[in-house]
Amino acid sequence: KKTGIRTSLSSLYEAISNTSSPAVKFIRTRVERMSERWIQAGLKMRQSSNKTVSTQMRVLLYPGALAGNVGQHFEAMVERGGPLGELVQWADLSVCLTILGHDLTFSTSKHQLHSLIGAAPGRGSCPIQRPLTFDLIYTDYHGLAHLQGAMGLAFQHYQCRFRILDSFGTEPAFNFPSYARSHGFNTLWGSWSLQPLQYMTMFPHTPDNSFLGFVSEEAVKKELREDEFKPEGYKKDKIAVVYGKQDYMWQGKSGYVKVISEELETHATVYQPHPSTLPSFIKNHGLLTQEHFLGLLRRAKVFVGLGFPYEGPAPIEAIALGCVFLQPKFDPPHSSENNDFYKGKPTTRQISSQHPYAEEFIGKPYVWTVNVTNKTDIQEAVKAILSTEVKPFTPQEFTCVGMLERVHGYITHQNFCSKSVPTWPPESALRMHLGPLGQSCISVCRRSSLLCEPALFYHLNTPAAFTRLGLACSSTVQEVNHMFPSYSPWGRRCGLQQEPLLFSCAGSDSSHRRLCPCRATI
Ligand code: U2F
Repeated sequence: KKTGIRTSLSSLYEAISNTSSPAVKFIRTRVERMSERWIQAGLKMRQSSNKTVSTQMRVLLYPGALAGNVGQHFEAMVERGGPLGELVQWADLSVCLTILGHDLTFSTSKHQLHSLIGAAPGRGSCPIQRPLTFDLIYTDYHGLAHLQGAMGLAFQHYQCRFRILDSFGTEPAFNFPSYARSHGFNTLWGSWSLQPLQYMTMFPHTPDNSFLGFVSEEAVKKELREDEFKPEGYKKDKIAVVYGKQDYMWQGKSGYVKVISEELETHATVYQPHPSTLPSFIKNHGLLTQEHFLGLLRRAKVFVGLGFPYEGPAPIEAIALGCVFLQPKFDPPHSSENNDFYKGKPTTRQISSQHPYAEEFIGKPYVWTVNVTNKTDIQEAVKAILSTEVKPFTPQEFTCVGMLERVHGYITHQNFCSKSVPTWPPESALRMHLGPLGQSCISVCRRSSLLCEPALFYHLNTPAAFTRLGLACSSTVQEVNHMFPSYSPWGRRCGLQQEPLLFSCAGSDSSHRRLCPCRATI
């Protein structure tokens, strides 16, 4: 069945009608608040492109973090300062798919999951597997385990239809079980043998995964009311808002916050069931609804990162509302090797600040990354921020149109059930680069203002690719190695990849020069 852009969200409201769950209530409130802007963006997309008609997908959304025991804990924390970033993403994904015309089922119940996709009771202990009625299932790491329990043997057969919302990302070396076990990449979360592009991240962390993202608040307003929108109209008070919804995030940061409060009236939105442990000069509002939180950011000049939470949506919203984001630099960087939060996460990423995306892709004058143990550095940053006028800014990828285009692209072109070599992006997009020793393809491509594209690895995993790069191989091996294809100058050894699941943009070592499939960023 063919489908096109929808201009009503009524089918989505029916799908997310369970308002006894605080998490679903958060999702619903966000959808309602942003609905008009999404609809306008859909109309804009329909006008500007003739490619918005597509095959209608039957989609199941199953946020596993909201189901079962884990779900009870998550739900209990929604109104007490627990993580909301994942809910922001589930809300935006469900609107996006609805606007694109797909047919959605939303569930946060393990029990319901069984009736939706489970095997039917058969004779004795032999259940009968029914054909899966969904073309796509969006879930998360928790949900994967639930799906496995419900589907039994059919799990493997249908796993090419899964999409995993995975905030921090999963690198290929962690995803392939035997390799992960024998090479020290075994973690709590990885080893599901999915195609790495089936993992969808909150920020463009590693191009080995698909960047799903979310929509930043004010950007959508801008799209809706182009004529009325006046960045100068944002009246900024001399106030700072501290990013930290729970007490523990403030530990050891009082010196840093004090320096800021000497220049700016300092506000917070900390959930506080007990008498306050916050410094007396802080104006705490308690945890706010998202609408009121954004209202506070609209008035603020600076949004102050304390170091945690890592890589959340709030700094992007703050910058979109005209704030400057001031955040701690991490030296040495935080990673799964030295940090409890990242320990066990299937990534080797080195986190150089609270929000590396904001640091690297947005930067000054919107983002200041400082050594917060050095009082002078903080003072100088605050002084510079106060003397600079900064306009609201939203990267295109965090607008409604940006997200609609991206998700439409994925749905139309990503087919992990096909056994043939991927044809999207086309081979003509390939820009082949040979990296220096010790550099991953992520950085090799980025240095040329390009992006590593794992779907193009197939085209350079051939002896001819080495010849084209002017490399004369004295020997060529084929190996299961996430650095391959690559070239080792010692003995002029050329290495081809034997296991397609291990094609990896991430990964570097001092003895390999990697062959990198780069492409332009759009
Ligand atoms: C991130 O999760 P968080 O939920 O802690 O991320 P934040 O950036 O703090 O904010 C999420 C949303 O909460 C909203 C705000 C953001 O859109 O508008 N909000 C609110 O409604 N009321 C308030 O008083 C303050 C904020 C990340 F997203 C997760 O993936 C991680 O698990 C977590 C830990 O690193 O960090």
